[in-house]
Amino acid sequence: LSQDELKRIAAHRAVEQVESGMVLGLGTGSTAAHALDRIGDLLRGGALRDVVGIPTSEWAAARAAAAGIPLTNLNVHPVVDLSIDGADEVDPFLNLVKGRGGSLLREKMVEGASRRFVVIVDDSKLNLFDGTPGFNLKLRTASINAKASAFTEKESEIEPFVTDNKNYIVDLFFENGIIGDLNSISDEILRITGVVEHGMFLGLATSVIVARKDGVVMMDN
Ligand code: DER
Repeated sequence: LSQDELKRIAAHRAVEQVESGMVLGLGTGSTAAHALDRIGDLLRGGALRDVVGIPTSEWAAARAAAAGIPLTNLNVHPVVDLSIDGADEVDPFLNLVKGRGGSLLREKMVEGASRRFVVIVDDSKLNLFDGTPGFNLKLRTASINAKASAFTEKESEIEPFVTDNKNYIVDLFFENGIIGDLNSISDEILRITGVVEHGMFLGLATSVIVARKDGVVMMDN
């Protein structure tokens, strides 16, 4: 099974939890893409009805529209029934690092407003916050013993990456991956002037569906 097939398997398993009439949070990324496409197929086939989705990025809005999922927003639906999205890293407590796609702010807004948030990953994402890039924030690195490097547009390597909300993204590298208590790091980061949000999703995931070559594993809180 290729990595993309594993992503599809995890995504389709999550979509089994979608019921007609739901307000959905629509994730961003290559794993979430399979979920959006699957929801569209079920709507077209009549197995699902009256579903609306709140996209977590301009990319998700376009992908969902192409799949035929009616779009809405948090002003109309401040509470979301179910969000489905990928992640870059997952720890055993279902804490996540997200944001490699640059959509972490809208993702956290939508997923933070969701009754249930189901994360879909292939098993390459299971690691202990090993310090690989994924923390997206502007910060004075001295305060939390880490190095920050500007997250640049892929092709240019010079132009800073600008998000859908016109913010910059900065990757944070922690020395040998040890970063201490996640909640206190989160508080410290969010207190820094200029920081809009960071890519640690702590205590937000309801469950994580992990697709592995030998089968699918559900991680629940
Ligand atoms: O940017 C994001 O948060 C994405 O959800 C990312 O974490 C997962 O993207 P992938 O499914 O393409 O690996």
